[in-house]
Amino acid sequence: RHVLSLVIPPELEKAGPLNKTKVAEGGRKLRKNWSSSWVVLVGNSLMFFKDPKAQTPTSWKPGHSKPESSIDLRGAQLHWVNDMSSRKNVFWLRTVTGNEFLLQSDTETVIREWFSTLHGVIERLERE
Ligand code: I3P
Repeated sequence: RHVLSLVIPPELEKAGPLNKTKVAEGGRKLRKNWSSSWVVLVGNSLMFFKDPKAQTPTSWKPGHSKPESSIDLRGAQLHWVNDMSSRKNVFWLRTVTGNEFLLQSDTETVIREWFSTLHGVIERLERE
């Protein structure tokens, strides 16, 4: 995390580990495949990196690594869900392009902070 703060410009809003699965692409339902991800929120973009815990020390170079995927939060929708997973602490996120994700943490405070931060960003983008 301290390394990220050196290489990501000041508009970094939040970064940390979350569990993630994509559940639809372009509106078409996908089979779930949960994985741990290092999630970085900068400006309008939510970026997913390979979880640094799953990396060897030398393979994790945030300054050089590209996100595995990145989503534009403009026009995105966000909801808490209880019926889309057997996991607890899950929210659903859909982009304007119809890509849908579930994000989850075993730690309730962690997932609540992410929900609140993303909700704030999405609302701010609606007002722009
Ligand atoms: C899925 C896998 C997922 C599970 C999903 C299963 O099976 O166990 O972890 O989602 O449940 O279908 P498979 O590995 O065979 O694809 P959760 O962990 O979020 O419950 P679902 O079908 O109820 O979505």
